[in-house]
Amino acid sequence: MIRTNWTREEITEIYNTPILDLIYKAATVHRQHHDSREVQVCTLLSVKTGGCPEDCAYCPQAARYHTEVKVHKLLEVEEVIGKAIEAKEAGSTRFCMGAAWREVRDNKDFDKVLGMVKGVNSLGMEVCCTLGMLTPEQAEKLKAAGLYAYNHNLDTSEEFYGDIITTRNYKDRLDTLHHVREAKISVCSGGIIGMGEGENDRIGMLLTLATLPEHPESVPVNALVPVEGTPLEDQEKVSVWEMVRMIATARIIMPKAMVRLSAGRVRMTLEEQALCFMAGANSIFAGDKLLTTPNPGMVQDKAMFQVLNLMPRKAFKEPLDAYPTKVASNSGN
Ligand code: SAM
Ligand code: DTB
Ligand code: SF4
Repeated sequence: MIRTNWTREEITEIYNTPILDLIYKAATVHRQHHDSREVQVCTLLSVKTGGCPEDCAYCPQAARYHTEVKVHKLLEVEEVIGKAIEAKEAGSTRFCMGAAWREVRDNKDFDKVLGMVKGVNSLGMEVCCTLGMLTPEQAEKLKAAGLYAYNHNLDTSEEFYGDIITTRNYKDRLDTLHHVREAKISVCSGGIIGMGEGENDRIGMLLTLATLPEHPESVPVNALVPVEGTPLEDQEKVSVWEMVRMIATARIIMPKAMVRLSAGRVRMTLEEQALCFMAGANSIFAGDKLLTTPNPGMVQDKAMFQVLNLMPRKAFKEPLDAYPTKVASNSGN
């Protein structure tokens, strides 16, 4: 049963279940709603890097912190399509384009992003964007261009939000999620653990997500990647058990969602990642880079899939043939 009326007490109880029972429960729920052998492989591309006006304490792309990230203006459409083709050929079914923007502006850059969305959509991949805040009109335009999903993370609880970000508030985030939902774009929203938040904050974020009018179809769980120059550079690594608790709880309370084992895999062993899959994670980002930080490479992940007998999952969206906008061919038909 899908519930959107979870209480904090219920989620707290699930989150604090003895770990092996929690994994067992989550694995059971996972098997009721998903094929446990399938893991979706997604690819990220930073289409506009660095120079962001926001002050997100975890983020190497915030202009105000001195990190090694080099600012790069918006990429050209052709370059992005080229990367999407490479990703598709490597087995990826979802392509997510990220921009270091506070919000989308109605300008030439947005038109270019719409072109990217059209192009990637025409490849038959699930196309996702994460561009910061959106107005309802911008969400409509993205939808019309063929956007499949929009990523907009709550990151943490409402209570802890101000400790991490001061340049926008929780309501701004929820408003954008609402606009995305209204435009009938699939919602991707999750958060980060390891930023100094308490268990109550992790539970609070899950409570907010699981009590939205509809659950997000996709919930990324990131472990902080501490980057030199950001305020969170010295944060200690979270234990795998915390990652497992987060994933398992998300799986139990939002059974149909794709729960994505996102940032932080470079510091996890194969066995630790296996526990996350056991706890209900069913997606990873592949390729040796996330947006700006390292990620295990394709070769390593292929080997992991083999050892764990996992299969890359097909895209959810209809196959290419269902779309009129096929990739331009030279044959003229
Ligand atoms: N600027 C847009 C925004 O903030 O919505 C989109 C890009 S932003 C980089 C996308 C997400 O990446 C953030 O919401 C955050 O959850 C995640 N992220 C950024 N830096 C991270 C880090 N160092 N470790 C883990 N996750 C991170
Ligand atoms: C998400 O939750 N994690 C991805 C994706 N959504 C956009 C981004 C992780 C970024 C990690 C830091 C970096 O590489 O810059
Ligand atoms: Fe900018 Fe997004 Fe990074 Fe925040 S997380 S600084 S909004 S790019």
